[in-house]
Amino acid sequence: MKKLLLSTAASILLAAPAFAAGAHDGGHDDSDSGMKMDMEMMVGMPGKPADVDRTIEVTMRETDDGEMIFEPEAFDFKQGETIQFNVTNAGEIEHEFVIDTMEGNAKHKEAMAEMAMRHDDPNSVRLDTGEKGEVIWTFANAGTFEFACLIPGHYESGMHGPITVAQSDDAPEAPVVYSTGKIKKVDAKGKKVTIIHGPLENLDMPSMTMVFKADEALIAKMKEGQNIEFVADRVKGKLTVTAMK
Ligand SMILES: [Cu+2]
Repeated sequence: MKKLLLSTAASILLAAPAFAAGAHDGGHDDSDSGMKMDMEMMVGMPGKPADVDRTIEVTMRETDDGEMIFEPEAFDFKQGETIQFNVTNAGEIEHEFVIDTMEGNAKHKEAMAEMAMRHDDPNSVRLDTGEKGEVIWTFANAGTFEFACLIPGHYESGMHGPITVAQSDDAPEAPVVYSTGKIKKVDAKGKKVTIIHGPLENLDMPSMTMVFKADEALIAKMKEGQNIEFVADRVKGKLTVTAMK
């Protein structure tokens, strides 16, 4: 049985028996969770201990100025990585560590506020003060996800952070397409370069003269009047020279 926890309120209701059944203390136990191990979510799926690529220590606590925090405050993974999160509650009150999409966390947060629901899914661990637990998770999909504590009020007090999963190196990448051009003007301060260029096939643009962004290292290599082969791409919506030879 597959369930996408993030999709609808109905799926949250369907999942409720799993939460109830999983209400044992600290950490999760896979022995009774044949169904849970099949769980596939946008953020990935439960990982197997034998597949762990990296172990990361995570601390949850309150601060002196009234915030509630996770340390570290962000994660960067690669698609396909299996991470073991060793989670410690170093705070004075109960906290949890949940990984999901932002949408999924928002829906769970609502549900928890309404039903005082207890989390104990493979993608989460709820810990009393001083307790330790773990979550082993395979980040099967690239994208931006979120870890959070969904106990009412805690998210708003700071207990959330981004999980960025980069596309795997194994995934086929578009071949790099070089275009030809002649540098007309270099604006080192503005990190911009004007290029009289041939067709930009990868961007589906014809020959013309255009201004591109470029980083300092590339700008340093550019001279006005120079004939170049270069790669042009959109970076954060701006045409940018990403490589040159
Ligand atoms: Cu919390």
